[in-house]
Amino acid sequence: MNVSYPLFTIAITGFFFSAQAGVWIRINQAGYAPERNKTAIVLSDTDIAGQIWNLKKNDATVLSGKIPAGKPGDNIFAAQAFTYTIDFSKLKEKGDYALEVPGAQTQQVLIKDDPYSLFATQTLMHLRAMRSKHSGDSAAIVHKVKGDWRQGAWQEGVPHKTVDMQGGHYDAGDYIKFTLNEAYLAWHLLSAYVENPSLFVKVQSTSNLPDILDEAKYSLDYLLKTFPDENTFVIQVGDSKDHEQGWRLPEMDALNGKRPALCALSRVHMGSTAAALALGANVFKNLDANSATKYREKAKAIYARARQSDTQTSAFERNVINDFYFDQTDEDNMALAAAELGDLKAYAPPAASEVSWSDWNAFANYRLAEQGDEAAKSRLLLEAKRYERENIWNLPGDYVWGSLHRWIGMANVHLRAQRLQGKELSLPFLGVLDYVFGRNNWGIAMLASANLPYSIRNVYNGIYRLTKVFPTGALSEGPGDKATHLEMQKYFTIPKNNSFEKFNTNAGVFYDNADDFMIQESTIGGQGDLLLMLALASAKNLSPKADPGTVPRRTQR
Ligand SMILES: [Ca+2]
Repeated sequence: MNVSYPLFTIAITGFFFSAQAGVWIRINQAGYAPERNKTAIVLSDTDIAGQIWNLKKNDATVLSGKIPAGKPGDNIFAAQAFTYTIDFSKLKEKGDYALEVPGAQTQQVLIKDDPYSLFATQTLMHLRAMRSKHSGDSAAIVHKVKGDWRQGAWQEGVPHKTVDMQGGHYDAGDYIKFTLNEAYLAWHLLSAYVENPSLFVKVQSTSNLPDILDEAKYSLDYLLKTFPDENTFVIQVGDSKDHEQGWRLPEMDALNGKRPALCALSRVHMGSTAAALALGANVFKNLDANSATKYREKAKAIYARARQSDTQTSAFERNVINDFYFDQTDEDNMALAAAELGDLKAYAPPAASEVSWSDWNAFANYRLAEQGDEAAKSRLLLEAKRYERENIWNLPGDYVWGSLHRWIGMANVHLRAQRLQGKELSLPFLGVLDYVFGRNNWGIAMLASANLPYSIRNVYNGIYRLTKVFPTGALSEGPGDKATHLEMQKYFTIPKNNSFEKFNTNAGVFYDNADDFMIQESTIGGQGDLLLMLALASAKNLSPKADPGTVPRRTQR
């Protein structure tokens, strides 16, 4: 008995281990353009170095190799004990392939000229679904700062006054409209179009414009309303009361007609809005001269007003959720406005180490660098360098709340910085691009699409929840940092025996859960980031067909 007991234990442990041990292939499900660097990541519980991988077409091997020496998992970027990179860049022939690795489920690998136009269309479909349906915003009630603006308190203006703020997009899973985020979206839509007009088709647009410009125009026409007179600038429509309501469709919202317009002469918001409108004027110059003139005049007026001494750095609503969107720095936002309006020497934003709704430094430095400002170029290159990190996915930053949106922003900055130096390849860019489409710990594409073999199905959003429509084109926030996610866990339930759990690390966690607003709440800023990424990632001579892809009704949640 004394002898057999430990043996029995070892036998059981061994059995348990082999039953649990696994090998998983992680690839970009949307596909790879022929000339780019192409890799898959393999995660494994046991050491499989030296085993043979095969890339097959119609059951015939076209490329094979040995699994190279791996890197030990660090439980930060990978939960499994062993990680490997399979490089099949050599294969440039277009086609539909199968990647086989012993012990792993075989994965389809697509090599094609245009992997992304369909997903750009779908990303825009989600934005269209986020267009505001609050008719009562045509008379939003003017609210002014109460006391010191740094306290974030507001009160109704005296005398009672309303402004027409109909239009715009809901920021995320709630129905608040943030001017900063709307400007971020508009600037990204316009930048994506300028980078690569050939990527974008007309599927949902009811105007003559392709979907992306139809959406940009809708956004710009809202931004035109933010500055109705010399002393009024609207930074937000709707407030924290929005979060006190239960799930409801916008059309059924008890707050419709009662929503406030928070007004302040905030340089953060005025700079951002002027930047978006000024870029809009340039893009629409030859498409819609009347609108272009309006955008330019309004951009100039907002910028000039923002530079007067009675304005304030920023403005925000103090609230457990809404002050998440407090941008404390105005120089980056004002610099981008200056760059878009050609006032080149007005501002010099420092290099940052973050790209987000509040960190526009890289956008401004890039636009200044494009116009010959060498100092701005140096600052941009310094920032881009910070996004070169050592990890298996080439991720440029840490896990935070909204990781994926930040990473896409950083990746875009890195690629644009590379291009200013005449270089194309950017590992942080390709790493994040592939991560979006499933080359990540969980092997799941972070964009909801029935045209990807395995994508997210759930987002935190009342409209999809109540209409039971599949959230086509909505982008996940990506994995959250584990510590914050644990703090937030009181607000939602994680399904038991979750298949994602074994891929979660000590630092980052992911769940495809419609109640999880830390991971699955799409934002308009994130949609904008992704559209710019897809434009940067794609060939410039495409002619995609007008295709919405597969848009299923939801069968389960
Ligand atoms: Ca800022």
